[in-house]
Amino acid sequence: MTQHEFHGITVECIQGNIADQPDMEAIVNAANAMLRIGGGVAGAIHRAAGPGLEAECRKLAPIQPGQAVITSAHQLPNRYVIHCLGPVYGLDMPSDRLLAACYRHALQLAEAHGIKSVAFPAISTGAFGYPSEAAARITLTTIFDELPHLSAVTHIRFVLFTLADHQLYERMLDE
Ligand code: AR6
Repeated sequence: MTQHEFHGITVECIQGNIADQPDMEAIVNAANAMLRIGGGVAGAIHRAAGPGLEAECRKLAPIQPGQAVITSAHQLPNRYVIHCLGPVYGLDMPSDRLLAACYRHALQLAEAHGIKSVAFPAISTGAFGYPSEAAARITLTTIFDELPHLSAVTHIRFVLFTLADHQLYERMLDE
């Protein structure tokens, strides 16, 4: 685990499963537009949360690329799930701005709900095809731009599935 403190906020990255972060108040879902189960992050979150999550999500769908919505976490050990629709790389344009909007909107929702800790996956870098390094750069730039504006959120964790992505985030956080 790599951990840093900026503006009194802990920013860290770990290798792991986003659906297994019991110490975080909110986890972020790399959702599909219809907020259905799907694969990857969304599959892991919905499987762990149980059918109540999909039922709650049905009322909020569809969402647009860059948008974020919040639900309760049902059978997950967290309090909330923040669902973000990332851009499909090369299709939803401008992809960089839409990806940044996901992280910004997720943090705004967290602030609005007084959430202290949020765990993020690497949105759009799986099925949606966003190259990992470009996505990581946008993600970290966006998060760091937001840090001075945060008051509720004091702990941000990036949960990377692969060793390569974890090493990428470690390197970028050290920079
Ligand atoms: N925990 C953390 N990271 C994960 C996990 C996990 N359990 N599983 C995969 N990753 P993706 P997207 C990583 O495809 O690109 C879904 O089917 C993965 O290695 O989950 O935004 C939805 O239904 C990758 O780096 O999200 C949508 O249709 C990153 O998480 C679509 O895929 C994102 O991969 C969304 O695509």
